[in-house]
Amino acid sequence: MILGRRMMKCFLRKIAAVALLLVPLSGIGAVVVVDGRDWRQVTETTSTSWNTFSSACDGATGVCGGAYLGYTWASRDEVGELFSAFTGITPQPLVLTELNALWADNFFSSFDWTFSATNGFFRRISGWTRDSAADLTKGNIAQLSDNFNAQFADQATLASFSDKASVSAGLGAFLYVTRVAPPSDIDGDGIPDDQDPCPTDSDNRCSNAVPEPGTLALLALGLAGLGYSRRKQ
Ligand SMILES: [Ca+2]
Ligand SMILES: [Ca+2]
Ligand SMILES: [Ca+2]
Repeated sequence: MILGRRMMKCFLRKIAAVALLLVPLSGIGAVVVVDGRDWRQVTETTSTSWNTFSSACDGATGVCGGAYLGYTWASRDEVGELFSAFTGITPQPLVLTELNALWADNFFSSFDWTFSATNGFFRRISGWTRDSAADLTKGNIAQLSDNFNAQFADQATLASFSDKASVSAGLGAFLYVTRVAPPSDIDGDGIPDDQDPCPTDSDNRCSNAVPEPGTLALLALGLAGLGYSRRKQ
């Protein structure tokens, strides 16, 4: 009986350890790189209101602080560019509806859906954009849905309004990180050109450097000067 309890305690501890390992990992999703932006999975920020993002991110630029430091909250147009990369249609119309479109599948091979119908005939991703609707109590959401049934159309929408204070389980935000181009490093030695003592020489002995005529002339002048001062002594 005592042994049984001990075994049970040990077993429970093991379960707790595994759960602790799983919890932090479950929040990390694959970043989707599109046109110089690293998009965060919308599933990581679900059940968060427009107002919450708005208090952390700048309304004009989308640059975020607080819990979203380092991210930019996308505008409707920027999510349009993201959708365009998958739909192949530029600019992305406010509503794009196509029967059983190929782009829907392509999109969901990169992004996790935030909502799936219980009867399993469609999946959807919904996320806040930083735009306010004309009615100031509403925020815009961008949404893409994929119907598995050929009878229904796949849909990409850029202007659904929802209450800014609403917290819904399938609604997060479109957040991205701007990719900064790495500085130029012609010789590939890991030292950027503007800090590299030998920008075209990877072993940094500047062996390829040929003195310019101007440098040679200065050197000759210097030697002549040295000779003159020695003669004076
Ligand atoms: Ca479909
Ligand atoms: Ca270099
Ligand atoms: Ca170098």
